Amino acid sequence: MYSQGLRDSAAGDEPVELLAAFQARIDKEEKIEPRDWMPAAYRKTLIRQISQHAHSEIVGQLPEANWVTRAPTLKRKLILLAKIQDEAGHGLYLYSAAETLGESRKKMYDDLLSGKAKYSSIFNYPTLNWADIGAVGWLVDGAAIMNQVALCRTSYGPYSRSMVRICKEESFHQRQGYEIMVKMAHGTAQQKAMAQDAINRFWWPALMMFGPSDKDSPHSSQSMKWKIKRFSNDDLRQKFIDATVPQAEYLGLTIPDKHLKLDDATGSYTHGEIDWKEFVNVIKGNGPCNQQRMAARIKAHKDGAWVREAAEAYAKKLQNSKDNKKEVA
Ligand code: BYC
Repeated sequence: MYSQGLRDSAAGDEPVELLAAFQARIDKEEKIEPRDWMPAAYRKTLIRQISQHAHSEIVGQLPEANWVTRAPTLKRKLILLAKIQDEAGHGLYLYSAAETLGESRKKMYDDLLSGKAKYSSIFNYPTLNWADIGAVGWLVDGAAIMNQVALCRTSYGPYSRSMVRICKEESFHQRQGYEIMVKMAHGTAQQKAMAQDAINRFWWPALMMFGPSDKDSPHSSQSMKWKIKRFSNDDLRQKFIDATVPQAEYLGLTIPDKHLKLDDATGSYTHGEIDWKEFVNVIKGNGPCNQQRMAARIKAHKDGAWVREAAEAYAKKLQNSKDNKKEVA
């Protein structure tokens, strides 16, 4: 735990002057740092969002890991391994950022493993073939970057700083995914059909990553006021669509939305209705892979128990030897 002496009052019991001064700092684009006073609800929102984000990075390794042993070449395997390793690193930066708010890592893991905490809906879809690894990089990491570049300017210092590094790595991830899609879409007819099948399955779930539409997003308005979120869910989704459609055109692939249409007046694409019933169903735990993902995380946590015990024993040993040295001195 990095944070000591956390400075906030109980929710609802917060002096109006402190609340006003806090909002004034946000409005001036000052970063809020761990030891600064903050409203309890600001802290709670950040812990929720950052820990869910961390869980998404960790669970997000699973659909990719499915293809490590079957990557088509050694080079592809090395690239995929490096990407999966990056996701683990992102999870660690984010858990550390959430710890600065006073949440313990154990509590965050427990909430994930008990099913209390959410992780991104997208990771409950399967990666059925190699083209899916391309689609995940291109669409899933592409959607992630669109959301995360905005988070580099989020108001909480440790979160915004972790996002800067994460975005650099995500940009490599997106490009490696697109490069796989270019190879496949411009390859044999069978490869092109696989690439089209992957975009057919990943397009709509990628749009759902941005969260419910603004009118159904309970947290957005307060999070925007606190500049935790810099753009609304719908605005980011629209930016993603506008950036991605021309990329699909270059690939010669079709976006599976018959209502997609360029509006010449705005330069933006209008699109069909998202199936929000599917989204709600997936975040409730009933997506195609929810059970499999949770089972994998629970097993990994159990299998890793000896590593945590060994690390704790080693830390204790180091502390004892430091204490002994102090006594001798
Ligand atoms: N999936 O009021 P809203 C990655 C939940 S990692 C599941 O709009 P908010 C990658 C939301 O949590 C990608 N749940 O909420 C990793 C809330 O539930 P609770 C992850 C979702 O927080 C490895 C409820 O719906 N990125 O890209 O204002 C390999 C109402 O929503 C989803 C982040 O986490 C969803 N898609 O806005 C490859 C970015 N959407 O908590 C790639 C950081 C919404 O009330 N997070 N919910 O129970 C954010 O920017 C925001 O939290 C969100 C949601 C835009 C996601």
